[in-house]
Amino acid sequence: MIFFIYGVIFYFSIIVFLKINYPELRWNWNLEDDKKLNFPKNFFWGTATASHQVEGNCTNNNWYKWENNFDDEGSPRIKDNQKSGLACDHWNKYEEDILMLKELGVSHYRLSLEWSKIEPKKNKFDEIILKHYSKVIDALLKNNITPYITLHHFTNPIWFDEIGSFEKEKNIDYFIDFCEFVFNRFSNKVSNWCTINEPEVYSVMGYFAGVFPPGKKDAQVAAEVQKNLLISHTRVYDKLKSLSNGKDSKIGIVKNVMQFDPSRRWHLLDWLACRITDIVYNKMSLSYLKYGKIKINIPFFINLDYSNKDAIGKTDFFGLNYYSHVHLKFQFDKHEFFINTYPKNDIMTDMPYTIYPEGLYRAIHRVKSIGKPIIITENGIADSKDDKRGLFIKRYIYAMNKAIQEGVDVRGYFYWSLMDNFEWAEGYDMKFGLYEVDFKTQERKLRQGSKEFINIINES
Ligand code: GCO
Repeated sequence: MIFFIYGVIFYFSIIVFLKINYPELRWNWNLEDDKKLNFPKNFFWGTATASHQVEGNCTNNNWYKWENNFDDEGSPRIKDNQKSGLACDHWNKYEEDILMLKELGVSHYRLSLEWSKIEPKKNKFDEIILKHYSKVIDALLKNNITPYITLHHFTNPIWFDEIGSFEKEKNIDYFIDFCEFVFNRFSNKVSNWCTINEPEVYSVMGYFAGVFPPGKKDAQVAAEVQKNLLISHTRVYDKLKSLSNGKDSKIGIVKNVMQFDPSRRWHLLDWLACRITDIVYNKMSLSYLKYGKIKINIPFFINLDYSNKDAIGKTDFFGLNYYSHVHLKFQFDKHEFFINTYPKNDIMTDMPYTIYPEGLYRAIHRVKSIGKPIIITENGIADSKDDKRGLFIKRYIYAMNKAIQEGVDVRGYFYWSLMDNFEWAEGYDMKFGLYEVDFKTQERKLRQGSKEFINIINES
């Protein structure tokens, strides 16, 4: 009996410790909503897109293959068998789209270069495509819009996929060659470069959840792919810094941060599920950038021990993508040891995310420990009815501003996304755009809720 009582006391002491040290921050919005925003003088505003999601005619990459692929049961990989196809035809309509940036009043635009178009075959670079990107960059600069270029945003050329892409560390060389080539071409006009977009999303979705290409489900491989993407980041950083214009360029990684909070705060196994998920999703990259170390040992699951002191601090900024947090509930099922749950009182968006601005504030405070300027490289809401977008924008920007007022060095904010686009496995159903796109006519229309963004920009 006495052991039982000690056991109970011990259990609850741990729970109390966790509850105090890892609070799930919640603000009383009645008190916060009317507070004033206050931005530093050089703070900048922008919007973000990625090539495969907006350009159209991306027919030579892993996603194109995936969109035309079926799983073992014969179901399409993308919801309702949608294809990216012509997407927003941003390829041809970029000038019109730049006018939308002007209408919003933003000064920055984050876009990605489509590797599979630029280098359709190994070591063969397409001059016509390069000329196109050169024109896009010139048009942005002419309109006083500063480009932030992402070098890798989920898509690989098919030839790179066929040799095993980032599953093999030696393949990183090919990616470095591509980065060197485009940097040499454009670094006289572009000074801001994002290396890899969301290594954790690429690896977890593609190699663990199996819902992004190549659709594998192997935790160990997923962890190794993530490690290789982190190594790629450091190697791209070193390479570009060694080239002319390198020292004057800002080169940074982009990482998605998501909190995993326990569904039942009294349940130790929910805490454990959160801890494990956080290690793979967040801690791995943060520890790599901060200490040059990746050490994960989750029995029967992942075993990784990598260290490279040279990686420490190698990023000129930390690109933070933030959307929401999730609640995890442990279950006894070795294939799926937790499920996601959503707090009843939270406002749900069209994606399986709730509106949780406090999470952006928490994420900023977490990543400041890397010791680099932070840029919010993505933040946005899928909201087809457009009845929550205004609130989302107001509250998330408020949360970011609160961290800034407390002294955290956040330099800029990119809204995801300029316009509705191809949302990967969800196809075109998720409406993240400040502009609504009619995919039949390619007409763009400013959404009502986006005016909140314009107002904030005007007043900042
Ligand atoms: C990602 C990407 C974007 C998404 C956006 C909305 O996070 O998956 O960077 O391409 O479209 O995050 O989900």
